[in-house]
Amino acid sequence: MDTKRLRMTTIASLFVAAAILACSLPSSIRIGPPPQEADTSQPAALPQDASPPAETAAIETPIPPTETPVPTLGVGSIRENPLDGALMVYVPEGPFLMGSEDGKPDESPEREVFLDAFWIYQTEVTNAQFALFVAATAHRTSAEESGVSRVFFDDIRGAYWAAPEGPDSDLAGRENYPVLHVSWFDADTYCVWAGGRLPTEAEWEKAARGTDGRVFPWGNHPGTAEIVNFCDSNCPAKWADAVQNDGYETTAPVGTFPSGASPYGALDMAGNVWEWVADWYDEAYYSFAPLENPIGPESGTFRVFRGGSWMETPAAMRIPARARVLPISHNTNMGFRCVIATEP
Ligand SMILES: [Ca+2]
Ligand SMILES: [Ca+2]
Repeated sequence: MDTKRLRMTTIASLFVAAAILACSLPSSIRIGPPPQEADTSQPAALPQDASPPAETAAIETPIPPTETPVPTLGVGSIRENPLDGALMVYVPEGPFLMGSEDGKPDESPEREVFLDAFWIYQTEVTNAQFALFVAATAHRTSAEESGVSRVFFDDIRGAYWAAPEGPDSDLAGRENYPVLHVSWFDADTYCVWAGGRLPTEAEWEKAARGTDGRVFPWGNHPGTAEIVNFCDSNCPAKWADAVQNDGYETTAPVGTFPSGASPYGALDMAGNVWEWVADWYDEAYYSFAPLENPIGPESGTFRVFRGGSWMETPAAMRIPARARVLPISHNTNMGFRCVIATEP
């Protein structure tokens, strides 16, 4: 046996001996807080066995420390919300260009806005996820309370999230489609249940367009049938595009168009369904809003919703565009997604 091997064998023996010794030690000298420490009414003097004898410290030395790797968060990081199974994409802290000088007056002025990091749902909230929420909370939606909801262009009695076209309809085969007939109040309540909140208008816009001021999630050209669900040749509206076919008359399953992803990997930020955001609407808000983590006006009449739906033309899905409606509104072209803030 050469010297090196002999040394290795000796060290291995020491480990075994140390392990045996550790197991045979009385519990009073095991490492860990003594039970008295939990009682703050005890005098400050340490109990006798709080200081481990030198022998114990020597036994501890050869044990290599086990380090828990800390994942680095950045663009492309993704995790699941255990409460509803939703996947969330990470939007790192930092500035982005918000607003536009090329749209309606309420998008101006374009400003550099700084946001803290956050997680945003990769897709719109689905029927399956909303069903979990209702099962857990017995939440009754605004549409159920009012007994009527807008289906395409008509108000239909008995239409609500689980019967999207009225009493004779159901969700069979549409579990992974965006939930419909949800008011701002329904959306807000859901996101709080899911451990988060609705995105602010600023968070939604950054998640959709990144930092460089692009007009659509994928760049500066309006979408095509390969990357977005819009009012294509299948669409029942009179402004439907007669040429392009995206495959969907109304909504599509969430995440159907991965090549239309935003710079952070968020899907369907343009198209499929409009999305509620947290903010009240104020046409002049950008002229006085804070440049760090703006949360919208303190009060208002309308809430903002964003991104266009299966009922809009691709050009109408400009990400800086701000739409507004009464928060009690619900219909077949509006949904939402949630944000989970990172630790404070
Ligand atoms: Ca379509
Ligand atoms: Ca959308």
